[in-house]
Amino acid sequence: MERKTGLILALDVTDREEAVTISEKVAGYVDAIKIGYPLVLSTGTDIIGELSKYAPIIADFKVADIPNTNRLICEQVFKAGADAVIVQGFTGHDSLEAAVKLAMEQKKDIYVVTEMSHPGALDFMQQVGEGIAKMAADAKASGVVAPATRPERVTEIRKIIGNELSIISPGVGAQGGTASDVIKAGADWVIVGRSIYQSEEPDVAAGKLVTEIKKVL
Ligand code: NUP
Repeated sequence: MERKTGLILALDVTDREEAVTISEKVAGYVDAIKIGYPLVLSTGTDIIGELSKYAPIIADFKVADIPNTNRLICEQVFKAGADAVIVQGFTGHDSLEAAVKLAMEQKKDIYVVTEMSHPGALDFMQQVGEGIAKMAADAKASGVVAPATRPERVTEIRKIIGNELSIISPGVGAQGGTASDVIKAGADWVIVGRSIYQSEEPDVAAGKLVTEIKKVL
């Protein structure tokens, strides 16, 4: 993914028309649109191809299965027109490697969740986040997903993965994180959902975030 704005839209709306309208409006401000279960389950997988007219699509399916099933899932998602898939890391190296191998063959990207951005991630995930980051680097994934709600953890994860992998970071706005803080901490992109798509003017909200990000890039 090429960084032009440093912003990724998380499009968790469930109405097809709304998804298309918002994508049209913010296309000039985002480097990718991240979609997930809410939108795909309500509209169908062909929404992936439809929205890829506006920006590269990151499919946030947090794939977490055995290697063969991970491969089968990613195959279908890439076939539907996605450029990248988000997978969980806690399933271990072989599951991740199966997804990365397929992505490499198809010149696509895999992003691995290290530790999630919500408070409950402290119950279990944070304890394994650094190990997952190391595994993602060893497996040559394209990048990791790390929490904007905890910029100090993003800095830790950056130390582990080095500069070969990207960090895409959700948790800005509605979850309390700040775009400039997490970019300064080492993230390459921020992922923002509700603060953009629930705004009266999603393009204005996206534009403001891009200005904030560019000041610290
Ligand atoms: O750790 C994560 N936190 C997180 O919020 C990993 C994610 N993939 N996400 C996703 O990012 C979440 O599912 C949602 O699509 C988006 C954040 O949206 P918002 O809080 O900006 O509305």
